[in-house]
Amino acid sequence: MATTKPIDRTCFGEPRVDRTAQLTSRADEHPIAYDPRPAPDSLHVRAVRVLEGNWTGTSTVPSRSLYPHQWSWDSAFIAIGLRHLSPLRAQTELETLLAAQWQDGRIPHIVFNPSVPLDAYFPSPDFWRSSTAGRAAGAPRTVQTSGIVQPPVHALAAWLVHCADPGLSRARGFLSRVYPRLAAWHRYLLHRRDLGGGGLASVVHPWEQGMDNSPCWDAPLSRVTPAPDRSFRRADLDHGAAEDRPTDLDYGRYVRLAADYRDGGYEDGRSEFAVEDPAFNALLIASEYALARIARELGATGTARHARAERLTAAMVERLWDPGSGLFLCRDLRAEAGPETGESTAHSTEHRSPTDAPARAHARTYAHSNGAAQAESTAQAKSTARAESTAHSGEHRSLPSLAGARTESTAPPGEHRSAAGTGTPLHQSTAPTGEHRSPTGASTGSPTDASTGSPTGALIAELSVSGLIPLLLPALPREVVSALLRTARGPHFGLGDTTRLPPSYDLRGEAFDPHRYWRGPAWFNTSWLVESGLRTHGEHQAADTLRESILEAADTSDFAEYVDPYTQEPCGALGFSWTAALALDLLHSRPTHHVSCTGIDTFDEMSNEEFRGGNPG
Ligand code: 9WN
Repeated sequence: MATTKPIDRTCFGEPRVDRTAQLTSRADEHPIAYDPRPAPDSLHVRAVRVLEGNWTGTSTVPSRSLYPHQWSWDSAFIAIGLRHLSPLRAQTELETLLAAQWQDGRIPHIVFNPSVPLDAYFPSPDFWRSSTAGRAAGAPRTVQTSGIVQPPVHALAAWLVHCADPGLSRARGFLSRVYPRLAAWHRYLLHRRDLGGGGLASVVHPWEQGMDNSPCWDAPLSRVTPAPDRSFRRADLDHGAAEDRPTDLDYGRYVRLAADYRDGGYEDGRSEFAVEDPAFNALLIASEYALARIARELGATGTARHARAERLTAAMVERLWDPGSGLFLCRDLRAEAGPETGESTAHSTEHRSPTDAPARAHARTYAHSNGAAQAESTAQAKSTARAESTAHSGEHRSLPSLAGARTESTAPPGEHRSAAGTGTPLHQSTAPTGEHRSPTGASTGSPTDASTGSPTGALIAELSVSGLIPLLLPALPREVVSALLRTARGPHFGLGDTTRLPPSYDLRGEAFDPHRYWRGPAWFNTSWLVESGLRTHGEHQAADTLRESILEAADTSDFAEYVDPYTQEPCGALGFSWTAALALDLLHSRPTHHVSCTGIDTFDEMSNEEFRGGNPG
């Protein structure tokens, strides 16, 4: 069983670090100082060893074997854990990543270490060719990077790192150095990546969302012609079991999408793959709250950012919430509009099994689940009857799993109904009639399909842990929170019942596989985010239980990359950095303190009044 002794906290609600010990210890003797000093074989010490072993001098690799460079969202999670050991090292982790930012604001998903052989990881720097192919987008000249991005956890991490040692942070000017870069990063996502026109950011590659091989991508990926097998060599199979990793067909499609993006100079807006994802956008919103706090620490008010975070939350509910399944779903922006109602439809008939078997199911794109809620919240609302109309093509799905979600719900009748069913939109649109205002505040022109008033594209009918991660957000409508909690505990995720950590994908989904990458196993970062989300909404007992389960799984799996959701058998790489870092973060959190790891809830409670109606920050 994991040791979970809590550590004292600062007035920020962040763990207190022994600065004197840190400043006086000699780097070579005591690279890391903490208080109190734990037992030599404790979970704490072993987690520290993992982070020490994966530290390169300026950043931390996710895994020495499988991922020998710096990854973007990994570094953010790693910094959140490192801050408890060495706030300076945590700052360095983030600043190394930010130094590779492109001039258009994007933070690349990989920063390559030039001393690592080219064949150690694929796609390598000679595939991405950032300094040449990325020149127009402002890729840095001195460091090689990939050209795609990963979820924006960085501002949240920067704020938490600052809170670990505000004195050191202020003395080093940490926040004033990172703030403009983080602001540019959010600008890039909110403007260049608002491909659906409704204010949310889109991902243009499955690797951008971070859950690479999720069944959510099966339908949109099926439209992509794979790169020929012989045109690339996978390095991941040198380290991981083929049956746990994505298939060759998936890889062919990943390579094709990345190569096309590169060959188009990394210009946004043309990708064959464009998806609005709930976790990606929830993390963007959580980070926008964090940027508001950073702005405030730097002397501005932060009100504009705080208000934007709330507008983005409303946009996410409008575009991605599916009352029928009680979960946020992904929106496939490239799904075609149907001929009869003008509603969006999927246009692929291929669905791949994890073994690349030929098509065996209809494409899983789900156009109508929350059509009514959307229609009612747009200026050109159609009648409820029409919005509720059923799919008009055999490609649509009212999948058994989704239907099951309805009948298996323990919700009181009516509570589980869509906004259309109750006649009340979950979020009243604040846009003046006839004009859709983007949650970023900008008028977006054409956020919806002009002929129907519905958001472009179609929801993807796959239940992923991504859809639970918006629990992080304090401004969610209460009925959405209740439904999310029921879904987490229900048969599709089984949290606290058949599973102890939330599985990455629907336990009842056709594509479920307890070991294959992002198609069922439980990951530690998503579990940490759900834990924080539970605390945000006052579910402290459930959060405490999940916290214990995360710590125990980290302990018994030797800090595995991910685990079987039923047995907790370790899978993927061992000694994985974010597993160690987030375990450390939970070790340092005091369960009874009722503060989420992200602190967003306390932020909101403390500052709601101040943030309303002030000047833009
Ligand atoms: C591609 C590094 C990364 C994580 C991702 C995870 C995996 C890479 C891969 O490893 O992705 O970026 O080669 O599969 O899916 O979330 O950031 O740990």
